[in-house]
Amino acid sequence: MKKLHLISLLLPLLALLVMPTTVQANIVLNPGFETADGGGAQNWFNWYNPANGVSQQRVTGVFLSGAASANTKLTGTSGYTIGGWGQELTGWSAGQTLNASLWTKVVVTGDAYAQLKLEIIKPSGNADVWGPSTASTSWTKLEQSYLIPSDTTQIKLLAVHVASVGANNGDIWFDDANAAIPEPTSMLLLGTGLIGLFTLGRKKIK
Ligand SMILES: [Ca+2]
Repeated sequence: MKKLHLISLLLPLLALLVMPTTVQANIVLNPGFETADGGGAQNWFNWYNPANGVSQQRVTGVFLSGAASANTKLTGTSGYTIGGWGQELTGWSAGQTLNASLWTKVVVTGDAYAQLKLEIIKPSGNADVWGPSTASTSWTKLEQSYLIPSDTTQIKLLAVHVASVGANNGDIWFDDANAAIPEPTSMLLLGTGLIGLFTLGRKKIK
């Protein structure tokens, strides 16, 4: 009985060691833009500088997976123009590593490109993280890891369209957003499951 007790204690620890830290949960809602909300996509807000002209819509003609994606077109006539889609993330904790990613496809006119951005809000002000960018006409994955500091109050994932010259600058699609954090519940469940199986096994042997 003493031995059984010890093994029961060790099993969850073993499970924690064996399980790769890649067990992750995606905390982005409507990550593939599959659910519509009016002219937009549910859970996503339009993030742009309207003065420079940005047109944003959820579209079903172009997508990486599912049947829809999020599109931006910059229709400004001059100067630096920026727009995109954003979502405030919930369910994360300080100290966790957030692995953010996003797929994008760009039809380049002028100098347009797509970029992943994490908007990090703290009491002392924003500490935004500008992730990688691309102007590829093929679907490309943008990835950014971020260790969440203890004083973070809000995190937003942004799919950004940037251009600095002229009118009709670029046509960009975004799909399959991901903001993955470690999922401790799965590991605990596995540990509990192993204990259950072990106990059952012992009972059968007896
Ligand atoms: Ca999709």
